[in-house]
Amino acid sequence: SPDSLDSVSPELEKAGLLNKTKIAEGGRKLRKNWNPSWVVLVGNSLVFFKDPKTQSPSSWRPGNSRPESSVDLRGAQLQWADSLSSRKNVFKLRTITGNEFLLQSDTESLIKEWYGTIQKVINRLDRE
Ligand code: I3P
Repeated sequence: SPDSLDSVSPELEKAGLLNKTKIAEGGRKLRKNWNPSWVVLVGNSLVFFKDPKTQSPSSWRPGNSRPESSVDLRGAQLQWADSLSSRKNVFKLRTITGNEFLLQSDTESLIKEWYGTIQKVINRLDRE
């Protein structure tokens, strides 16, 4: 069935809890508002789920999803951004439309994994 996790899981690259804040919308600077967010990397998109208490990594699938927002990774840029926050282990994701997010984890290995996995997707899309 289209709702089954099996039918879409091959595209699911990574899912987990990160701290997130949006810092720009269409190039316009926003006030920071850090919140924990379920982040799901699926296909060409990074999908954010608002409530980590009621959402789980499997909740993004069709028919059972309530994403807060989603980001198209085509043409996006990643950079380490510890200078943009008092927090450690922070990177910035900038979309082609000029939306900017900071993503952060207290666990260095975890944020490095996310950085590497997202960068791989961006590189793959750049080659297409
Ligand atoms: C911001 C808040 C953020 C902080 C930001 C502050 O204050 O403390 O957590 O970012 O620092 O301006 P407010 O709640 O009054 O908006 P970090 O946690 O990432 O340091 P910034 O202005 O230096 O970005």
